[in-house]
Amino acid sequence: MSTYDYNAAFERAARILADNDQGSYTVPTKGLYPFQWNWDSCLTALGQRHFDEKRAFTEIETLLAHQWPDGMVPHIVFHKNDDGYFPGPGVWNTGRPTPTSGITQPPVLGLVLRRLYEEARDKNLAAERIRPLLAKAAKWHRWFYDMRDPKGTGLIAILHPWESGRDNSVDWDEALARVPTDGVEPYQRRDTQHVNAGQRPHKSEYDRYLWLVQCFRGLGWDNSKLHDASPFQVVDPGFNAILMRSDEDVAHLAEVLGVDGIAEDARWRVAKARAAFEMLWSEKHGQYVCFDRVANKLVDSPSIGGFLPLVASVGTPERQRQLRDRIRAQRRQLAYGIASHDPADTRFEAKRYWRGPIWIIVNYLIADGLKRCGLDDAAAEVISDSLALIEKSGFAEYYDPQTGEGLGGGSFTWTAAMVAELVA
Ligand code: 9WN
Repeated sequence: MSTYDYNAAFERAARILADNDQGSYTVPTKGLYPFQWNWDSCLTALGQRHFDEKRAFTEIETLLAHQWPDGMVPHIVFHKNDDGYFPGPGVWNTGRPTPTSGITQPPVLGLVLRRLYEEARDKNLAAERIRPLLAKAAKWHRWFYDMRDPKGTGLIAILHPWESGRDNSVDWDEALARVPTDGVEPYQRRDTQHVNAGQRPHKSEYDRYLWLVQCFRGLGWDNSKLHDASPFQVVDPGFNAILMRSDEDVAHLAEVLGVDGIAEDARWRVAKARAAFEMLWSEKHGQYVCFDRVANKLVDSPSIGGFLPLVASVGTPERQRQLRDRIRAQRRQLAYGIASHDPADTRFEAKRYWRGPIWIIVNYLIADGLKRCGLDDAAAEVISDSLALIEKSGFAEYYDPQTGEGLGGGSFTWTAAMVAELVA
């Protein structure tokens, strides 16, 4: 890595962010994803901050301008029409003034806001732009526990694989198999016109993604009804940990910036979530796994979702070291880490989207978590693998962990944003 050209990578990242910039929001990549995505935008702001701090705040303000009255921040905002993506606004039919999807995504917003504040070159600007966003972030966090944890367990469930951000992970296979397909309206996929079908989910998965959308749409997108009506209710350790970390970071910012009425509630939620979290530990796999709320059992699937809890430093130091060791064992087996699914599992697929490939945003979050847990050497290994992939294959959507080949969409915004963070 000593020959790595950091300046060239930084400049290339800047160009990708600028190319995908639509003025007040950024598309993940042209063609394949022509709208604003929730967690993409928040992570994109971390890249933008290196070039223009004001623009970074605008990215997030645009997303939050489309928060639903109940508190949910939708996973896609359809600012303008574009037939290049399916399902578009007509399929979701959420009735929002600017069309949005009707589900959400991992709430990285809070942890991003804290980083934007702590790293800000202009602290006054940051404080002024962040203060009004804290109540919105806190409302979204509260929404999760109200709507996605109706029994008050302390942990929230996702109701659609798209909410996880890890769409076709092995984690969802069993729960998704319960979702029927009858009555799914005829549709034409667009993703496989942009990307090799072997790197995308199967039709059998898309049918079920669509069935869930139609089911929720039939309930008028009333979040007080969706949880109990959904045959898919999965507690994802990665998602819950991101929520806990963001809740904590928003509480911290509220205290530092003197915004009342936020911190106490948030800290209470996090304490409750921490107490519940260890039920997701799998002795068999030596990592966290999902819990299927409908089947009432842990999911037998060792995926990257089980490493993400490092981001909220949950578990004992011993469990954190076990996660580190699992990550290192994978690196020994593959050319690069961290694979989105355990390569030792028969269901691992090196090129198929979230069933094996490496995602730089996940590496970034896990490296951050490793550092937070005091495991700096392992964090450095993950960062070095990430940069090696960029060097070899450019700014792809995801990468084959065995060969380092770039997969999915190209000139990818959040990959560029993470590189700006890693090499700055
Ligand atoms: C569905 C935009 C998004 C990411 C997700 C990733 C992929 C969409 C899709 O692209 O999902 O939301 O159609 O494949 O899985 O994490 O936010 O980059």
